[in-house]
Order: sequence, then structure tokens, then C-alpha cells
Amino acid sequence: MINFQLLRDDFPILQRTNRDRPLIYLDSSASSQKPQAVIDAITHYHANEHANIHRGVYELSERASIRHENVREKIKSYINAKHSREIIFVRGTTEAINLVAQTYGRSHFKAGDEIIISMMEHHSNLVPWQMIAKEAGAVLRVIPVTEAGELDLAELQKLISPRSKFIAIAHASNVLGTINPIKEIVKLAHAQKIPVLVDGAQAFPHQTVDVQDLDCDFYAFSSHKAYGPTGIGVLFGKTQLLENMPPYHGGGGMIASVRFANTTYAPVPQKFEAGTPDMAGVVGFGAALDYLQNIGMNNIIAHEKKLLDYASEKLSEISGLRIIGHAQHKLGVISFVLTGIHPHDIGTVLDHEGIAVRAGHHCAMPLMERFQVPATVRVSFGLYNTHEEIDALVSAIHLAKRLFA
Ligand code: ALA
Repeated sequence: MINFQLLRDDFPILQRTNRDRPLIYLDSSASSQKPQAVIDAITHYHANEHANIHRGVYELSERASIRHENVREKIKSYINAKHSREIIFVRGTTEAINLVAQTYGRSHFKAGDEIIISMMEHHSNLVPWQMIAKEAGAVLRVIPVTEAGELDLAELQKLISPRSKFIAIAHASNVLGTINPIKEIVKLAHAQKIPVLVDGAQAFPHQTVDVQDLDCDFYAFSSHKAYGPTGIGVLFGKTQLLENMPPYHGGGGMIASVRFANTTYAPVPQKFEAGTPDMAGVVGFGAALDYLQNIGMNNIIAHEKKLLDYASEKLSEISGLRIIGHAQHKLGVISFVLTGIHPHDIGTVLDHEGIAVRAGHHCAMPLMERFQVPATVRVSFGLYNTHEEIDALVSAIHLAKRLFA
């Protein structure tokens, strides 16, 4: 039995204040806080282990290289990829998606092709496709979202046609918390030989991810939302696809041989990892995964579900408050609007009570349009949140109502 209250002590920042109030951090969807184990691993790496990897002939470099590749192996096991070469280190989810759009997309999409995304995509799983579509003369097709905040799969079936060349879809919505039926979508897509990229930025820190079970072709995620450091993330891709894609960035580390007349490229994953990587970030990400594995994802899911249920119930009791998104399967994310008060004003009142939430369009402007709201307040949970913090949130919302009455 995990004592989640005790786990709070692992996160030094939770002892801090926000506007002179004890910090109540309800913005883990934007970025999670870091446990001491991750901070220590990064510091230890810099103090004792740092050297450039895959380049040095000396012990320190060799050890740093082994450490780096061990984390790749760890991530491979964590998401149940078939091969560690299917794990490509990138700066984060955004870079992973841009990589696929610019390499797979540029080499495959032609005029008239269709790329299917959904109405609940974060801009990072929308704009890269829009950019490549414009370049190739391809068209974006959009899966609608129901009033409950779920994907309309009947509409997806209608959208799929011989023109469909790619599907890019969020595993979970950063605004609604909806967990999408990825396996079902992949099945529909693969029946027509359409590859699927999954934006796992939100789901990866809060769900078990098994890429072989999902059978997706690409899966993108970031470390910083999963209790690891910023600036590092992963693109998983099936070997055969990765091998047939042109490189993304050119530079050191991604070549087999270079002549002025011609350059040949290194095998995957190195082909996609030009330049000195974020070695400290990789070490920190590895420590974050150890931390998550020690707690156990099933325990985390159960804990966050309790927080979601409790908060949904308490927030629903507030008159004038409308929760946007009532999907059957949800992460610990709640977006809401309050009659007569702009979300930014609510955010400001909460801030002065020590409560950190996100207010705005959440990089999902088309979804705001869908629900006809300019913005929402978004509360998102991490494994360190408590029921008492939700009570404080509810009191602060009542305060905002009184202030703006
Ligand atoms: N994608 C992050 C969020 O939803 C930044 O807040």
C-alpha cells in the first residue's frame, strides 16, 4: 500500500510558497514537479560522470555512453517496444511530432492526400501537420468531438478513404482529460494501411503505455510531464518505418561516412540524433522512470482516479460552474468555466491563494471554438496531489465568486 501523502516529501518544491501561501500545485499537465531522486541523479551525473558520449576513447566517456544507452533500454522496456533502436531521443513531444511530419510526411505526402487529426489536438499535434500539408498540397481532415468530449468514431470511419495517408491523434486530451480509444483507432487505420502517430504527452505520465499492444506506428512523449527534467523526450517508431525515413537534422553523430560528394547515414536511432544529446536529461529521465516504477503505475492510476472523482463531484456542486468534458475514460484533468468570471480572473484569484492552475486556451484553440468558450480554467493532478488541496481549490473558487459578484 503506497502512502501518497508521504511521497509529497520527495518533492522539495512542494515545501515552497506561492504568493506567500503554501503552494498547491494543480498544473501537472503543463509540467510536473520533480522528486529529489531525479534532481540528485542529474547533479550526480554532472559532478561525477559527465563526458560526451559515443565519441570518447577514455573511460569516462565510455561509462557515460553506457549509461545513456541503458536509459534507452529502460525506456524500451517501460513502453514495451520491440527494440531499443526504436527509441529516439528528442527534446520533447513537439520535436518528436515535427520530426515525423518533416521526414515521414515530406517523403510520403502528395497533393490531394489527407492527414487525419482530431478536434481535441494540442497545437503541437496540429500545426506540424498543417505545415507539411501546405507544403505537399495535402489536406487536413478533422475527427469531431462530441458534447461529452469524446472522439466521434463513427465520423472517423466516414473520414477514412483511399486518400487518407496518416492519422495523428492524442492518447489523452490536455484540456478535457479524455483518454482516447487508441487501439480501436489503430485497428481502423491499419485495416486501410494508414500509419498512426500517437501524441502521448499527457497519457504517458499517468497511464500504462504498451506500444506493441496499442500497435501504433509512432508514439511521442516528454520527460518533463513525467517527473523528469525538461528538454528531453522520446519518439518511438516502428523499425521499418524509421529505417525508411530520411534524417531530420544533419550533423555529427548521425552519419556513417561524409564526403563532399556524398554522405551516408548511421543506422537508427543515431540517424535521428544529430549533435551532442542532452545526456544529463536522459539520466534524469531514467531516474524519473525508476521513481514511477517503484510506486507502480497501477497505484498512481488508482490515486489519481480518486482525486478526479472527488474534484469532479466537489466542483459540480458549485453553482454557475460548468465542467467541459465528461468522457467515460478520463485522466486527472478538469477544465471548467464559471458564469460571469473570465478564466484568467479565476486563475488570478487562485494564484493569490497559493493555487497554481492553467487558464487560457491550453494550446487547443479549435477545441475552445468547439465548446464556444474563449478559454477555460484547467486543474490537473499529479501523484502528489491531495483531497485537502481540492477542498482548498473549491474554497478559493467560492472566494472568486464573492469577489466578482
Ligand atoms: N501541453 C502543456 C499543457 O497542456 C504545456 O499545459
